[in-house]
Amino acid sequence: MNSQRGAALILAMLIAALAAMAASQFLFRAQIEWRRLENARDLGQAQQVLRAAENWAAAVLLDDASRNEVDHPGEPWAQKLPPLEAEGYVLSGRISDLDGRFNLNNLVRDGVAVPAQAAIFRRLLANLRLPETLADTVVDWLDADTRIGPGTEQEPGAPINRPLANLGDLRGAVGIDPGLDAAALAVLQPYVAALPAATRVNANSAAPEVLAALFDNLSLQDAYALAAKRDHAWFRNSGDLRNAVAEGVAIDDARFAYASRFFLVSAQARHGRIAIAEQALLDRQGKALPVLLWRVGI
Ligand SMILES: [Ca+2]
Ligand SMILES: [Ca+2]
Repeated sequence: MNSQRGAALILAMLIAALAAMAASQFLFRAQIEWRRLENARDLGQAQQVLRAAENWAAAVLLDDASRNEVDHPGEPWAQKLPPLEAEGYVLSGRISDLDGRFNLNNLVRDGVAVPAQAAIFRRLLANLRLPETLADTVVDWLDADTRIGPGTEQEPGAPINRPLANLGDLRGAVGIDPGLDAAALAVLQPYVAALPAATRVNANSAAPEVLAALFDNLSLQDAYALAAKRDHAWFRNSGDLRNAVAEGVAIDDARFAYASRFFLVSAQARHGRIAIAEQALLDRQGKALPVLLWRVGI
């Protein structure tokens, strides 16, 4: 009898233990589910915060357009937004002037390579200590045919043979040229852009490596000196640029601008366990509110 009672007791304890285990598993699942819901809510809100950052950027750029017709990194829009904290969110971001970079889509017009732009790109590659032969590879990545340089046929199907939608389009080209690896792309990235229209480079926001490439006969050292001078007195027009370079330095005015149209908004939002970041391309034309062309999560 005692042993039966003992067995019943053990059974009861076992059932209780199993029930407790099931309950704790249930609780555990409920907790995961709750966290998932919470994360989704936080994510949705964080995305709203990033949208707010885009709208802020558009408003700042619109305000700038109403004030002047020159753009340079000393203007308020170009200053990094200090991290803002509101209702548990931390938002940070900045606006970058993409017209200050070499636009890779300038390399090709209507499917045909533009040799003068390839020459600029070759100089930029040299200034960045990257192989100049990358220029031919990138041109073939974009132009309509499948030829690298005169006469060399490429493996069919590899290049995209159209303009780049964004720099991500260039990642597919990694490996088709031994010099074009992820490290080379990382070096190139801050100096180039993939814009949906042909652009001139804004002489005010171009890095010295890009500036030097835009002249046929300006050394990188002289471009650094020019940039240092510029950062104290921004160029309002081609006359200002001409005055800032030494005599005998040829300037092709068709390569330079002093205002910008395309801007990259980079924003990060954090809330609780959620941290998301994105980039958005804004197109500002004249004094109109900038238009969003694309956004990508990063
Ligand atoms: Ca401006
Ligand atoms: Ca091609």
